[in-house]
Amino acid sequence: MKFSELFCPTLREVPSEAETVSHQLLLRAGYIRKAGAGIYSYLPLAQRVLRKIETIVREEMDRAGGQELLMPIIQPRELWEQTGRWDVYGDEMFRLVDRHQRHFALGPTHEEIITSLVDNDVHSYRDLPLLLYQIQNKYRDEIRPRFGLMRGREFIMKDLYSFDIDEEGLDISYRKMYDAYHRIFQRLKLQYRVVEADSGAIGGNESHEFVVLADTGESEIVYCENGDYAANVEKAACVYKDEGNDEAPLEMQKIHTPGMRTIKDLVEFTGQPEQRHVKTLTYYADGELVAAVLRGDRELNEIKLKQVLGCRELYMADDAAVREACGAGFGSLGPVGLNIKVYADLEVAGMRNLTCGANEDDYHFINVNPGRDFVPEDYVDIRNAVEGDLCPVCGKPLQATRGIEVGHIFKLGTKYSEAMNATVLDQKGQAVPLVMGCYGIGISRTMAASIEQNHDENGIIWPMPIAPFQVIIVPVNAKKEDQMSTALALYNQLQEQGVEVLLDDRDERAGVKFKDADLIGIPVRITVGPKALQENQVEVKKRWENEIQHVAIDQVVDAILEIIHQG
Ligand code: 9G3
Repeated sequence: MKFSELFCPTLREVPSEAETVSHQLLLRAGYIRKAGAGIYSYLPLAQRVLRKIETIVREEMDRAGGQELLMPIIQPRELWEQTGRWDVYGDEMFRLVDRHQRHFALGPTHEEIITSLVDNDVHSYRDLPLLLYQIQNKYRDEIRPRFGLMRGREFIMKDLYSFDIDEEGLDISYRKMYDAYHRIFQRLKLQYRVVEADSGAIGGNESHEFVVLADTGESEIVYCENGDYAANVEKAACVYKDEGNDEAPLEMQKIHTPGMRTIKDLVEFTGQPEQRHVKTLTYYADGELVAAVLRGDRELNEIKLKQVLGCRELYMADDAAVREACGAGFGSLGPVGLNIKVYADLEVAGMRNLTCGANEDDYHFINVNPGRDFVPEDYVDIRNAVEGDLCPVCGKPLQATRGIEVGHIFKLGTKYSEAMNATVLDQKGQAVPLVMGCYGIGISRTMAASIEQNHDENGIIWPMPIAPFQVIIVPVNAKKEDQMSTALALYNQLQEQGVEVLLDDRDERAGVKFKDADLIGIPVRITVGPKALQENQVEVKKRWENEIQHVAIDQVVDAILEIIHQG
């Protein structure tokens, strides 16, 4: 491809709305353009990268026994009603109505469609296992589309669904996908971690996330240096070790705290750090009002709370209901004398002389001691993990880091097949529900995540396997006959060897061409200049190194092939 013919509109200025490196570079380097909030066109360079990522994903899905198909983006409402999910996903679903007033969703995911498809056409255990996948646009009306391709409203996903006759079959399918995902992210040259994740929301009982390490990522994970445990902070089990708190319990007192509603207010007012306060949050659990109590500096984990309570529905109580039931508003609640069930986080048991609301507006208690001043229903694990928490496996302090979720695999079990009555006949001739798994990779997000990991101040540095072009040839002066003919000869020779080459034939200053080559991130640059040509040489530079190599013209093709094979 000649640069002069390439549609690659680079920008000098970074649009101010781009907050992350990948968003900035994708715009600046002419890879994407915004069509609307969270909706982007992929320009030719981006499309080439996406194709390469998709090819790697396809190869590994096929190798693991997957078969590619393509399902509709437009999905009938009736299928989503069978699983009850038409109502669960309110505004996040793009909905449309046809001329006959029939309702549809733009597919946010395809569990419903594929379960119905397999149910209709698969009848026997002999037809299983079945691993079906597609690579396709998905639609989710995010409240805050952000970070360019990282959280778009239209994005490309690979989604695979496994169908087995029983749990043992599912375990095997899951393992195949788990291994395939490792191969994929290794081939993509990403630095990533696999973490245990929660499958709560979608249903099912085992789940792993593949997280690309990046400070800008939205996923927070904890891991043990030993390598024996890694989980996202929502899933991670918080173990509490009772180390014995020998602080002497003081006499509980009620204090006047006018207008103090938040832990921050109280920290300032009492001079006591957050860790000596507890907060009391109220929820409706299947209609019953309950209180969750945890240390002032902790985050409640609603998924854990839901599991602990064993309830189907959990939502936050409103101020009016709480006031009526408890006699005080949100900012003045506490576990002492509270007339609803109290569930305290594990570590609350070890706190002494803590501060909490007095269940009376504008009053708090100080020197409250669990066990003496209140006894909860139970002490339970209901908070998010943080750095320094103890590894549930070996007891060492956990490390925390951030990342971008690029893959997620779930064991679904029979949640969808039961809801949709999707059964097959087993060995005994009995109809049993299909046992399912689902496995996603965010293709467009993976492109962005790769840039977050592979860039410098001059632009993108693509890993060889997903670079839009492997090599760029830059004649220093395109008007000089000898430079251009050497460049063209190399261009042809490399193409004959199957190398993807960009020839910068533009009549621009060398500096401009180097800047663009760096910005768009081509891994190898060959510079054809006057000095080197006198000695029958060209310059070879790797995008990720500073040194320039001088290579004899008749050895360049081999040298380039060598670099490509290494990468
Ligand atoms: C929806 C909407 C948003 C959603 C979903 C449904 C997330 C939804 C979870 C998944 C799970 C797996 C297949 C590939 C692997 C991941 N957001 N999820 O189900 F209607 Cl609006 O998508 N799906």
